[in-house]
Amino acid sequence: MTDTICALATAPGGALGIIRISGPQSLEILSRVFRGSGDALTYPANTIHYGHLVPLLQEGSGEVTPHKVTPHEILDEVMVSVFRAPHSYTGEDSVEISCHGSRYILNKVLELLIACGCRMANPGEYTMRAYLNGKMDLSQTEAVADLIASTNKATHQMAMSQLRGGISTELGHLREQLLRLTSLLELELDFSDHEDLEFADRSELLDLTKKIDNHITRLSKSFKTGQALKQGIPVAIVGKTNVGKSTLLNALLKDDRAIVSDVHGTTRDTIEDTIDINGITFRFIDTAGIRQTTDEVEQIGISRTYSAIDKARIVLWLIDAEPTSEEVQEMHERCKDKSLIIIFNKIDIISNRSTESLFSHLSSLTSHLLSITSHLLSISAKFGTNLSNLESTIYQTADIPSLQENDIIISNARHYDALTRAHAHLERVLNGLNNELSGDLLSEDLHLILDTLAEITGGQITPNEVLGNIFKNFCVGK
Ligand SMILES: Nc1nc2c(ncn2[C@@H]2O[C@H](COP(=O)(O)OP(=O)(O)OP(=O)(O)O)[C@@H](O)[C@H]2O)c(=O)[nH]1
Ligand SMILES: [Mg+2]
Repeated sequence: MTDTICALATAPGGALGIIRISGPQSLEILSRVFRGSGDALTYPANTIHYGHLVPLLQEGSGEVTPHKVTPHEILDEVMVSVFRAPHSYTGEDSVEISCHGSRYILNKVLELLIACGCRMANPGEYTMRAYLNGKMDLSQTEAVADLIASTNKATHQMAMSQLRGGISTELGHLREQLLRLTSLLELELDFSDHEDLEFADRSELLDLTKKIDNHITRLSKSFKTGQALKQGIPVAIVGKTNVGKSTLLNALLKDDRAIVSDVHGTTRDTIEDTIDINGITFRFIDTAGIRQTTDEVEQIGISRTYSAIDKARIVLWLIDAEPTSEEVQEMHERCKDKSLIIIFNKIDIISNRSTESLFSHLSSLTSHLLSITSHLLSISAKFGTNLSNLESTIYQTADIPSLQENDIIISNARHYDALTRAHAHLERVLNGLNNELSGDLLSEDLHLILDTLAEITGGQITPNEVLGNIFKNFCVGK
């Protein structure tokens, strides 16, 4: 990490563009291209300075040096923020130059910095340096990416909690418990020939293991919610042709996204877009209407409808007439592990009395066949009738636990993978304890769990840590 790196930190096209420099030569490089009050080399930490960026003069020897500039040579009028190691994002000397957002200026500044010895940063290199310099652990670096990608309250809250070290703290508690268990077992091994010493009995070890098991299971289970919040909950809109699926998609999006027409089979391919309901992202997928057809392209479209159902967590089954019991049966089969919401559309052209009789018929049909059906409602997609009711039904159906500020939700597949592996090892420990397996075999698995969990934060478990814990937390014998 002796290189000094530079990169544009902001998206192109804004009024301002921020160029970040980080590394041991940051201040030296700044002093060669920046003219402000005093020498930039001596600027104290955490200060901000007004000045001008100026080009370099190539001398005969090829040496690049600053020179006196005339006003027309000034590249840009800028503000420069100075950070000094270790009190910066990366933990190194760093500089942020706020320029005007012109692509020309920003490219020229980067060229200038590279001519002075900077190297273009690799993706994520600032954050990687922050990790390598101990400014944050691995799970926090991942939270930085999540925070930047967050699009709603829920994803923002998850990323912020992870960035504040929520996962690290949670894993810290788990590690304490695991170390205690390891210590108890190793104590038993180390002093097994001392008959006068008394050790924790196996039931105590079993209780502690079960406690850890619950803890890991709780974290692993939160992954489903974490994924749903991060990627958006998939909701498929399905039904026969012409029932108003595309009209409903457009109404929910408040946008003319899909083609609507009274021609049967208008939608051929799936059309997807997202909306936020109460801070949670839902991914709505409009699909080709289901019907018997000889049209090859339409058949492909319908097979995509079925795969959209497979991938969905919630299925909106739109109808505009009484479905046959075969149709009900088919939906039942396809939506066994989903939440199904049956929506009767076009109530604007149906009399109240027919709606009532249809509903009572549907209720009897569905209560008989669809044990999974949780909701049945009527709307007019065309006129927006009852849509807010539909939205709240969708929200309730998603069954997202309301997040408290300090809730730890696992949303990262790498973390989930490590937790799953750790859990498998723990199951072996549990079995081992139940089957009176010897302590050294159990402790091997416990060390694997510690290592696996340490992967999440990138920490290291040293044997000294285990040893230190033995004598810190336990007295030998009574
Ligand atoms: N009166 C009334 N007409 C509606 C309503 N919703 C949709 N329609 C009409 O029904 C026709 C079909 O609507 P679409 O949204 O294209 O239906 P679809 O289910 O997407 O049809 P396909 O793509 O062919 O499967 C259009 O003429 C819509 O204007 C509604 O709530 N009330
Ligand atoms: Mg359509």
